[in-house]
Amino acid sequence: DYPDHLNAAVELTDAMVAKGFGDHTALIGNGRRRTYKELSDWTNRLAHALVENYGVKPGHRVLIRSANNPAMVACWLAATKAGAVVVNTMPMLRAGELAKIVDKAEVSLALCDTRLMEEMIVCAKDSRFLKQVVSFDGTANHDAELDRIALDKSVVFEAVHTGRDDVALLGFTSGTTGIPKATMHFHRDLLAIADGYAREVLGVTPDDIFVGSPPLAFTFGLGGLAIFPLRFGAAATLLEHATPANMVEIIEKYKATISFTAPTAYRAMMKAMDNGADLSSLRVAISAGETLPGPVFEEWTAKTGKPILDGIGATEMLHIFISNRFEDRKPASTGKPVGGYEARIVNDDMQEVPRGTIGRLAVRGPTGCRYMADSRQRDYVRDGWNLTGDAFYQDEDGFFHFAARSDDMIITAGYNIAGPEVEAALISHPEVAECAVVGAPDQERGQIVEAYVVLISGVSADDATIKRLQDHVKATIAPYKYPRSVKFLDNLPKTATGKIQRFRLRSEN
Ligand code: 3SK
Repeated sequence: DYPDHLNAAVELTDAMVAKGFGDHTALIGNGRRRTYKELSDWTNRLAHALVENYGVKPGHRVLIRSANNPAMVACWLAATKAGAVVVNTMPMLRAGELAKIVDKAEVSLALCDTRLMEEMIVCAKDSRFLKQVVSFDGTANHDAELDRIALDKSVVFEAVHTGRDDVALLGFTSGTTGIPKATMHFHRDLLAIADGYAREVLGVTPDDIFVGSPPLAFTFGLGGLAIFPLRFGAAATLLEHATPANMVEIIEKYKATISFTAPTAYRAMMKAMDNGADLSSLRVAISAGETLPGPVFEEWTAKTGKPILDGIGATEMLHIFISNRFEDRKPASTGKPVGGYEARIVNDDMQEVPRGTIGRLAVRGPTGCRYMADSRQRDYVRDGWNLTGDAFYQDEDGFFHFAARSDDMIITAGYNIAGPEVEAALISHPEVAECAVVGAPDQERGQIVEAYVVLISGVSADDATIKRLQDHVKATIAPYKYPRSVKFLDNLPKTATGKIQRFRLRSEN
C-alpha cells in the first residue's frame, strides 16, 4: 500500500537520507563513490535546473541518452522529482531510432551525455516535439551545460507531489520482433518491484553491492542497478561498457554481492574463474533475459557454491515476476511467482490447462502492461491477465518451465517442437559456444528445425561437425527434434540488451 501522493525518486534519495543512510555509498562509477546525501543533493540541484531553466512541468516527457553511469541515474531521479515522465535510452541508438521514440513519446526535452550529442542533435533537427537538447557530463567532471547550471542551485527541492498512479517512466521495448512499443509505469510500480522481488526473493540489505550488465535504459537494468539498491540503502556499481571481464574486475575490487546479467555472461565469468578470478563475494547471481540452461545452473552452483536464480521479466511487467528462490530452486526452471503475482498456463480460450501441458503464460499482480496508444494492448491483457507471449508449462511441484516464445514454437510434420529445447541440447555439446534454433519453411514438413551455431574457436564449420551436432541432439532429446538444417555464424544477432533476435534468423529463410 502506497500513499496517494508518492514520488518514487524522493523515496530513493531524500527519504533514504532521512532514514539514516546519508553516509552510505549509493553509487560507484567512473572512478567515484557517491553517498546517499551526495546523490540527494545532486538530484535536487538538477531538478531545480530542469524546472527553472528548462521549464519542465509535471507530465512533460524527458528523454535521457547515456551509458550506465551515476550521472544518468541522477538525471533520471531529478526528472522524476520534477514530475516528468522519463524515457531512458541506450547510447548505441542512432538518430532514426531516437526519432521514433521521440515521436511516440512526444519528448520535449532530451538530456544527453556530452559524448553522445551528435545523433541526438540530428534527431532534434527535424523533430516536431523535441525542442531542447541539454548536455550533461557522464564522466565524474561535472563539466557540461546542465552540470554548470545546477552547480549554484539549492540542495533542497520540493519534489512535485505526483500521485502514486501518475506515469513516471516509459519503457520502450521492441522485444525480439523489432517494432517498438512504449510501456507506461506508475510511481508506485517503481517501488513495487523493489518491495516485491528485491525484498522477498533477494532479501537485499544495506550491505549489498550490485553489479551487472543490463543498460539502465532497459527496465531490467533500471531495477537491478538503481531501484533495488537505492530502495534498501545498498550500493550499485555502474559500468559504461559492461563485459564479463570487467564485471569480474568490479566484483573482485568492490566485493560485489549481487550480479544481474544473462546466461552467456555467466558462462564467460566461469571461464574467468578457471583462470583464477575470485567471485567469492557474490552471494547470489541473477540470470534473466534468456532462459538459464540447466548445465550452466549446475556448473555455477558447483563452482561457486552460491545460488544462481533464473527468473522471467518483461518490460511490460516492469521487472521479474517469476523467479527461483534461494531455498526453492530447480535447474532449467524459471521458478514460482514472485510475492503478489499469480501465474497460470492457459489455452487460447484463457482456460487453465493441466499441469505438464504447454500453454500460454498468463500473469497478474502489482505491475502490468499498459501500452501507450497501441492496439496491441488488447492482445497482451485479457480478462485482467497479462499474456507475455511465452509458452510455458507448470510441473507437479508448481515450478514454471519456459518452453518457447509463442512464436518460437516450430511446427514440423504435425509435431510441436520448442526451439529452446533444441538449443539446450545443442549448447550442451562442448564445441558449441552459442546457438539459436528457428523454424525454416519446408515444402514437405511445413517447417523444419534449423539451428544457427557459433562454434568455439578451432572447430571447423564443416559437414562432419554438422553430423556430430545432429547426433548429439538425437542422443540428448527425442530424435525427431534434431535440427535438419545447421548453419554456422560468427555471432548471433542480438538486441542491445543481449536477447537473441530469432526473427532476424527466421527472415534469412
Ligand atoms: O528479460 C526481460 O525481458 C526483462 C525485462 C524487464 C525486466 C526484467 C527482465 C528480466
